[in-house]
Amino acid sequence: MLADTAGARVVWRVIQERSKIDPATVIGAGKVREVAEICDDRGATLVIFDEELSPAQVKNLETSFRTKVLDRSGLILDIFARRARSREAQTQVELAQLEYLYPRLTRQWTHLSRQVGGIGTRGPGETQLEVDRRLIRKRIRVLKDELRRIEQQRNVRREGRRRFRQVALIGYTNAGKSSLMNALTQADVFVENRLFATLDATIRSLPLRTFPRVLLTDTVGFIRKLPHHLVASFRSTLEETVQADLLLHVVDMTHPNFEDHVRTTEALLGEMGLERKPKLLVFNKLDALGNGEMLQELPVVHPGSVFVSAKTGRGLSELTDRVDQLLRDSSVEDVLRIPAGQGRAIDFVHQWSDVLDVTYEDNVAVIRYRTSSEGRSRILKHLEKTNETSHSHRG
Ligand SMILES: Nc1nc2c(ncn2[C@@H]2O[C@H](COP(=O)(O)OP(=O)(O)OP(=O)(O)O)[C@@H](O)[C@H]2O)c(=O)[nH]1
Ligand SMILES: [Mg+2]
Repeated sequence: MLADTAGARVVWRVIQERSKIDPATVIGAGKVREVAEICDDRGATLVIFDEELSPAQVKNLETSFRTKVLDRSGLILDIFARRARSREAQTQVELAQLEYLYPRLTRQWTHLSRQVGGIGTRGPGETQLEVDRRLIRKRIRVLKDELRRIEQQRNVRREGRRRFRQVALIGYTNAGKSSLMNALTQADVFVENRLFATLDATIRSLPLRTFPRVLLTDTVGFIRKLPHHLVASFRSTLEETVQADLLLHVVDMTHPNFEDHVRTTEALLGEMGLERKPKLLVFNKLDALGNGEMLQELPVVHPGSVFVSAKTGRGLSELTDRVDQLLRDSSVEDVLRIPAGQGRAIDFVHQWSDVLDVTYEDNVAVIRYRTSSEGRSRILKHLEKTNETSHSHRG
């Protein structure tokens, strides 16, 4: 799928099981010869490894195969580079590419450096290499500055969204997150049966029974062995996920390895410190499920999960009901008494919560409201500052 997404046509596939990798070539010497022959026979112009390779390993393999060699990280970076549309995504990808390239530059330039340099002098190639490295370091600094700027603007917008309940679609790439986003909110997010169709976060409002203003976020998908440069670069995009009250973990249950996908996604969530966030497992592509047995087993293995088809709409109303319920479970209801003259404070409560009802006793507004724990602490802090309120707690 990665190769196809990057536009490569796969002509052959080789697997080797080894208890220990060969430090020089990853695969064994016999396998190296076998692959070299296959490349000749098939006219292959590229060999892709499903592992991260060191610069030296790439060099050795390219010499033996007489083709270009790309590792999994390089391939994923390539795809991201093709997919990046927004200024932010392009900046993030370029940064990740340069950080990936930097340690590999030596290899690319050594064949150009002529052996003219003696002791104490420098060959022209080496000088060229240093110039290039310096240029790359400079570019990396520029890109990092630019990302910081973009991130500041993003933080302002993100802060403005905090008053809404937020739900994020997450999961393995190609699980159908964007399709679900489109089905639930009539958004028009790009969908494709290839990997990493989505790089930028999209946010749409999802009206629910109890919550008229929930924000639903669709963002970049996860994958096994995601290059760490990309994880670092895309952290700010994934921040939308960090802020969410609830994560909808979307799974393509028709994929033969979907259980692996679930584990990979959970591991990556763990790395982001999100393992304790409220989550709902959403098994998607119900319409394409051939095997009816799975529908008996999955609810037992994963209790509380929901089954949907973004394509046909089946199960979507049950999904939104569950989301509504889970958001209600994580809400707090409380009662506040605020002197009727304090219009500003009363406005603040309206902004940061759903006000359920307001009654007046003498000159005091008695406000019953429901909000997230974040909203509640904001409100209480605000009122503390105003400091003229008596507030009774109802849990
Ligand atoms: N049969 C079927 N196909 C679906 C369903 N939902 C999504 N798909 C297909 O699955 C593929 C991936 O869908 P996307 O919505 O792009 O998946 P995604 O999770 O957003 O993928 P990335 O953005 O690449 O991470 C597309 O070809 C969709 O048409 C479904 O319910 N049933
Ligand atoms: Mg998508």
